[in-house]
Amino acid sequence: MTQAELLSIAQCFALEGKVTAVAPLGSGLINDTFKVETDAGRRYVLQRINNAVFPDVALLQSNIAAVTRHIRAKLEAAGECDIDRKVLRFLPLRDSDATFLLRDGKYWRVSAFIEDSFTFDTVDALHSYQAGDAFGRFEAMLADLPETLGETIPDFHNMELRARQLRDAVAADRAGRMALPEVKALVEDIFACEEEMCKAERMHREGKLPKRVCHCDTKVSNMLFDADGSVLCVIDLDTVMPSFVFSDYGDFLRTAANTTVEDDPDLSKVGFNREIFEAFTKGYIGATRSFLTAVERENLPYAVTLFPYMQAVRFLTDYINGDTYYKIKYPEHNLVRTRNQWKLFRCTRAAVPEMTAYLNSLPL
Ligand code: GN1
Ligand code: MG
Repeated sequence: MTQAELLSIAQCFALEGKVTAVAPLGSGLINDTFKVETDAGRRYVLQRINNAVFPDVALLQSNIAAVTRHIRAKLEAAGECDIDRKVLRFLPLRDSDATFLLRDGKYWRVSAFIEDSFTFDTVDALHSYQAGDAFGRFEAMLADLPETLGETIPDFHNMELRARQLRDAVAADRAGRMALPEVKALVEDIFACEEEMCKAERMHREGKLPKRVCHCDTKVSNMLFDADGSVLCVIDLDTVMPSFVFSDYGDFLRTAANTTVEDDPDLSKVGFNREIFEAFTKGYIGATRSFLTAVERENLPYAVTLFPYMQAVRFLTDYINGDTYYKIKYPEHNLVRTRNQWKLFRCTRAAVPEMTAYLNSLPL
């Protein structure tokens, strides 16, 4: 994609001024993201939506519109200041109300850039507490969303489906990678825990576990922080959909409580940080007390184990399929990510008794 093409795409949206520069931004594994500047001194985020991952872009954008409208109204009603930095704002096209552009088979959208915000790949205990509080409030704000959201990726966090996808990948062995003893061993280890890890789906079928509107991609790098360390907002709303609260709680701790990044090849650096867990949990429990059920609460330690497990399954599935889903930087990248998440899974599992004890020590 040339700079001129990117400029002309950005210029189709109702932004202020004339686009002067477009440069790559961020580290997402799915969409392509760029920062756009205009001669009116405004900055925007241009994204190419990965249409192979999100087949129904119109549904996706209408989910996001419903969610951002609802949050904006809640913030206004609460008398919040600086609202444009606390919720994303997507721009329509110059010549229509649509918030995405289809050009040459590719989908594009533009949102206002949130100035003076920071993203991190790791967090300290204070940030973690603030994130727990912010996610709890995010879920609470969306609890009375009038629209029913569609699933932008059907069964996105359904562990039974993810296990089935791994089973299919193993059977097809499209890239010949099942010949590697390490891959075979990982697959066996994963399936040995399958029943235990598919517990959420069973509880849901038994009517014990509700679905609520969740963000479903709460990794640390999808949050914007203000200069004082408080959380401004969550970004990357593509996967906001009905799910178990485990999604937001567990996926945040998957990245935040890992003592290193999700693709660190040095496994001695992978570990579970209890301090981060406790801080996040304290913030989250405080903000969700009004709606969290006893079953949801008592299964939060399970949620902490579920997300590294599910991510290991997803990375390994992609590796076995020949790297068709996640962006990779080198051929073994998905295998390295799998090893990392598998180690993290084992660390979280060992920490379940302590996590449970900590949760029980918090006021009901
Ligand atoms: C993807 O969009 P991005 O890069 O924030 C993925 C998440 C994974 C994450 C792993 C739509 O998130 O589910 O947890 O990578 N998003 C999708 O880093 O599959
Ligand atoms: Mg994402």
